[in-house]
Amino acid sequence: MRFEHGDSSHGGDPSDSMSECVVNVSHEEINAVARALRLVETPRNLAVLKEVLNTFCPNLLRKLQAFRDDSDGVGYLLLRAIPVDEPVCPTPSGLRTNEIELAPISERLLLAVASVLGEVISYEGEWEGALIHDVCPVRDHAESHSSMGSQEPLDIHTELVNLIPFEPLYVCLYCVRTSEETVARTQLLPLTTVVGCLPGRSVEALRRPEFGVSPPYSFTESASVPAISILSGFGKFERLAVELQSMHPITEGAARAWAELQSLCAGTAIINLELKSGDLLLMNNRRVAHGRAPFRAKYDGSDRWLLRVLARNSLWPQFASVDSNRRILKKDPAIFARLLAGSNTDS
Ligand SMILES: O=C(O)CCC(=O)C(=O)O
Ligand SMILES: [Fe+2]
Repeated sequence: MRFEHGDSSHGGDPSDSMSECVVNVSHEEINAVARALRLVETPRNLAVLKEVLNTFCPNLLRKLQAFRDDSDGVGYLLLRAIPVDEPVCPTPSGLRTNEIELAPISERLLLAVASVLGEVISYEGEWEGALIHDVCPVRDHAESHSSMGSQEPLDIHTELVNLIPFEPLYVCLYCVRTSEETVARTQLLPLTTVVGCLPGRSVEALRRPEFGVSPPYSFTESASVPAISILSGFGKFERLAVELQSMHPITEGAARAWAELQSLCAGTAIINLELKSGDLLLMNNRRVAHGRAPFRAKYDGSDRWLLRVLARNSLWPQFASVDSNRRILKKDPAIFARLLAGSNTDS
């Protein structure tokens, strides 16, 4: 992993707290966890995986709990030197079938870590409801601004911003493989940077619900989402909700603030992370937005490969659990509309 960042000198300069965001996990502890996880016979039983982590990795557990409880931090934590499967299979070329394990140790560790942060969840309209997502370049999507693309940037975004309040609270990215020839940078925009770098009048404009969001197409074409504010909440519980690719300002004041936010994202305030094999990046989806710079893909099994897992603070009341291990938000317009209507009850 390598960090690169700009020279911003505001109160929210990411470099101030960068060292606190990196954890070199103890080899002894994490290898003990990996050995125990290898023996688990029910690899999607999250309670069992979490228990293994609790038992063998108490120091890591404490750090994860501190990250989970730190609602006003920069919103990300990078764990380094997590064991990866050796040897590991080639980078997948598309969507995998849900139940298959491709990188057993990595996947079990990832699920265990994510389960300490919250409840692992999936969405029927995303990755066909799979709990584990392979973030790797897919030839047919090379030009898309998505996690399957490569030639175009994946613009800074809050994960599933158009599903708020049913969006994930944590996004966990575990790097299985980096391409030896090309660098793909994961980019981070902490809320502290937005509030610290933009003029007060723009920050105020971002707090007004004057930003249109695209309909949640992968869940329903029939629901439209009301305009939202990019910054909301107060103090410890302030949140950021942004998607550069698809949001649009709907007033003049919002347009000025939007232009400033766009230049912030194009400048040096953004944190660039070059994830390496064995790096696990944990993001609080309300405190930090993320994206990815373009890179060159080869589609020969050697491309960059991340595993992704999403988690929420609670499964209740929106998530329908179809069996003990799958926690899926159904792709159903009627359910979505009902949930949206009652969304003030959400946590
Ligand atoms: O490829 C990356 O570094 C980020 C991908 C991403 O935004 C995601 O999987 O949610
Ligand atoms: Fe993302």
